[in-house]
Amino acid sequence: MIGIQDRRLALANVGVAYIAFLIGTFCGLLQVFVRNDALNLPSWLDYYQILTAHGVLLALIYTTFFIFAFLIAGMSKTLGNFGPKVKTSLWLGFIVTTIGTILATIMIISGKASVLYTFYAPLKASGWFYIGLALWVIGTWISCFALVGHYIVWKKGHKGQLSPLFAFMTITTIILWIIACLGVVATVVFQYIPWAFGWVDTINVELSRSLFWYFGHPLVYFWLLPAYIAWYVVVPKLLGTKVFSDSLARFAFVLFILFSIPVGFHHQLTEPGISSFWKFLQVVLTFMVIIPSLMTAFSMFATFEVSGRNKGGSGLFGWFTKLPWNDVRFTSIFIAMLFFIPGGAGGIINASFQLNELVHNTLWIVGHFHITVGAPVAMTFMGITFWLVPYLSGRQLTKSIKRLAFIQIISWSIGMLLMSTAQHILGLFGAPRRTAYSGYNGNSVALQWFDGILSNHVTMAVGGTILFLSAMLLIYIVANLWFFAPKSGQQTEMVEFPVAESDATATPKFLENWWIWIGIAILLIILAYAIPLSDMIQHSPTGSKGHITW
Ligand code: HAS
Repeated sequence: MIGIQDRRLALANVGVAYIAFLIGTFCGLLQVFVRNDALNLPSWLDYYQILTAHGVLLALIYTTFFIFAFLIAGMSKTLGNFGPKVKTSLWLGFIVTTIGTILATIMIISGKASVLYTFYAPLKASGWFYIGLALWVIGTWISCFALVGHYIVWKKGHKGQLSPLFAFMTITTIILWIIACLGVVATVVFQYIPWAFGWVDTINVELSRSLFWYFGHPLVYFWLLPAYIAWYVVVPKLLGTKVFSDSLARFAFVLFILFSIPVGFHHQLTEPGISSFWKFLQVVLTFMVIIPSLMTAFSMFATFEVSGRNKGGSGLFGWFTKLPWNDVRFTSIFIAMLFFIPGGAGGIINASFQLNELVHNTLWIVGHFHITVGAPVAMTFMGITFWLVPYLSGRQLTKSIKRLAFIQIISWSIGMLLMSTAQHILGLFGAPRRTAYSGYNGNSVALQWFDGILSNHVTMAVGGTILFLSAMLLIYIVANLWFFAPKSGQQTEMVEFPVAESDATATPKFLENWWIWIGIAILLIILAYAIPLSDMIQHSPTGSKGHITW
């Protein structure tokens, strides 16, 4: 069991995560009704304001705080309790990240930052919104360095040993995050803040977007990797087996450091100002970053089969029936994995140059990110929540809460399936993303977006409503497991933090030589970005004044 103070730290992060989740999902509910023309917002509330709140609070805030809760608890569990310096730094990181979050949220709520979570220039928010974002990043960095400090102390005490798999994967995630954030820090500090406060008149739009996507794509792996940590480390324990291959797991994570950053142009394939050669190069690298996910899929299938066969499953698929289907901690993560099969395939479609022409800026992309971050990542976080919160609060995961948890994940899956399928099909029919309701003057193409069963804004709204109800159930479960469920006492077993055994005897030591991977990552980044970014700076157009369109 980890120390009480470490548990408090992790719980504080869980708390902010679920407050953001509560507000963010409510904004999502409003959105699906506005898009369907079933709701008119009051004059003081704007569609783009709730869309920004939805994206920022769910994609940036819920994920980040939950990730830190999980990583903090896992690092304390696998490397031992934090020393005083690490603890103080983690609290400082938490406080700075929270202040940044509150500042950015206030700006959104007061209608001064309806710029969506991608905050594309020349849309211009209040300068305080960007200060909030900068503080948010700085706060996460403080927490990252604190966790790295904890890891270094452990390494010094265990010379020549590979770190436990959980810690290795945490450090990989942190390295990826720190390198990725350099892009957003550069654009926010040197471009957005001076421009938003009026110290300069114009902004180089293409440069700001490119620096954003330098950060924006690895951001999605910052969400995904903690989910993968649970897949590799937690799932085998729930199945009563060990990690399938320690070296495969570590190598897959290392590949994310190499290939997740120099690929941001695949979000900008339709944009002028970047020559097709650089787009092509980054598309090739995008196809490289698919490999560690395919390795993960292979590893998961192998884990399932090994565990099922150990339990007596025979024949080609007999092992499948032996999986612990009545354990909600497993079932939620299994469904998460299922969602990632079409989610990942959609990603491959998006990255394919010509197909991107068809789907870019349509609801297809919205469908894509709901079945990547909204299901595989979010449902893995839900699966973690069911044991992490009672583990931290010292309470029990009672039978009645387990039943509610099943209802919650099943309803989330149904809502997500309806909403994202409708979004994918609507996108193929050309329905745009980032727009409120519009009848498009009764244009016949637009009219079909409100017709038919699956290709329908009504289906989207029904899915969205089910998701909202499911989200409220989750909030109830979190509150119960934190404050109201019976305490684990002497008679009742403590809820466990499941960490599977991982046999590292055959794992090559160089996998933990971080400088090799950081070095190669930097080389790839220079290869993919140095010339196009310097082109954007040298041949900078006159730049754009800010626009406030809301
Ligand atoms: Fe993406 C846009 C390409 C993965 C999130 N993506 C987005 C946006 C978001 C997002 C938020 O190339 C919108 C950004 C915006 O606002 O504009 N994406 C990819 C590719 C991958 C990918 C190639 N995306 C993700 C993940 C995300 C995420 C992960 C969040 C967590 N994405 C794109 C592109 C765009 C894009 C373009 C820009 C589009 C545009 O034009 O705007 C790959 O990483 C995917 C690889 C994954 C796989 C799947 C492996 C499957 C596994 C599950 C195995 C299942 C098991 C269970 C074991 C190949 C690991 C099965 C058991 C049984 C028994 C059946």
